[in-house]
Amino acid sequence: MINGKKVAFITGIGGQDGSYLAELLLSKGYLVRGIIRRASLPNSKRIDHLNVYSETPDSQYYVIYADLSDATSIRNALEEFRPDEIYNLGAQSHVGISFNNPESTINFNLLGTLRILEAIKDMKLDCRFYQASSSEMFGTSPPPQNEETPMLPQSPYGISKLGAFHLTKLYRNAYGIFASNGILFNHESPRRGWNFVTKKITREIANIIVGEKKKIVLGNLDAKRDWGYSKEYVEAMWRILQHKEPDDFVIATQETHTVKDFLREAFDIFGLNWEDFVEISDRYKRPAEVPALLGDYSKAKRILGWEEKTKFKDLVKMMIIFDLKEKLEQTGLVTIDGIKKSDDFYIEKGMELANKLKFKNNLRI
Ligand code: NDP
Ligand code: GDR
Repeated sequence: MINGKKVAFITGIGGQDGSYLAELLLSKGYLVRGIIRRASLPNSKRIDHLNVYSETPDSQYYVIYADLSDATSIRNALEEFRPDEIYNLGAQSHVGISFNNPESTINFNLLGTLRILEAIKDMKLDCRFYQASSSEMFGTSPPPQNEETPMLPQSPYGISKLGAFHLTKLYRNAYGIFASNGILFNHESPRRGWNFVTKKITREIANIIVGEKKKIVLGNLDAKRDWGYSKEYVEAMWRILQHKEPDDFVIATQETHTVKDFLREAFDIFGLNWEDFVEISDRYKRPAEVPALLGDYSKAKRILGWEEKTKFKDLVKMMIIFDLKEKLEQTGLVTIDGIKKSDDFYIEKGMELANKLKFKNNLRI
């Protein structure tokens, strides 16, 4: 606490969830601190709008350089911030890439968590700890999955998250640390990283509509995922740490869709047939796959009062509109004139271009 205000520390603050969580906590009056790691180009695009340069102990928000693979940097950050709440969101979060980079994935995701928990223990920090656990831990366990479902991970990523999940429980039980897991199912947003399947599809559709691309190259289209909206999921993270005791909670939408469903829903917005634009490549298939995820979040609903609001259809539309708007403005097909345009305006513009595309390519209508 500083001047009666809680201090929150977020690892992975520059990521999709970290950026929404920082906004949420700032709106609640927290002092927010975060770490970003060194990169050769700026990796703070999602949080640049928070834009606070002063780094005094009582400033509302600031970030410093540290890395989950560097225990000294983590301890220094904790020493400097003395947080009341820690949200460990930093990770190598791409499942497919974890097969290419298994060691660094385990290092950041599993050992990184251990480094924080060890520091909390040694420094006797009086704080609450949130671990970003994942539905990937369930692996091949059939849906629906809840807190009691056996964990059978299918990737180095899933294994790293399962190890961190158990460490979190162990440090809670063995050392009495307030440490909780949020077992979050897939959640997306316009801020999603470009190489996750939803964002890849919505960005590529925008490219196709303006004529810059002809095809989207994808891997397994039959996988089923329970897709929610990131901005709502960070609210669940906060609620998990406000609960009177540490515990583990599944956060999901209780609905599942295939990658094909996502494609159909997205292309349908413009009256296009997804099959005309998708190519399959082994390059994007994984050596092992998680076939179907569908989260049963009744525990979180009952105990935390959390519920998802954004449905699949709305999520797809939100992501499409964001990418299309950006593309239309970038290409000058829509002029930036300071006048706010409605979502329908961008959809109509997209339809217009899609119709031309159909005509040009003689596609099925
Ligand atoms: P992102 O990939 O968008 O963000 C991850 C963040 O972690 C990035 O800011 C990244 O930095 C940072 N990071 C990576 N490695 C390190 C490191 N060695 N040291 C410090 N920071 C590091 O993920 P999301 O925001 O989507 O997810 C947040 C967390 O929740 C992750 O732990 C993820 O595994 C987990 N999760 C996500 C789900 C989802 O569907 N989104 C579902 C379940 C769990 P940089 O920008 O430099 O790469
Ligand atoms: P996932 O998300 O692996 O579930 O992990 P991703 O969007 O990467 O994949 C979802 C499904 O789509 C299939 N797929 C493709 N995936 C990608 N990335 N690129 C493709 O071209 C492609 N084609 C098909 C995948 O095989 C998979 O079945 C996400 C991450 O946010 C994790 O950090 C998080 O823990 C889990 O969700 C829950």
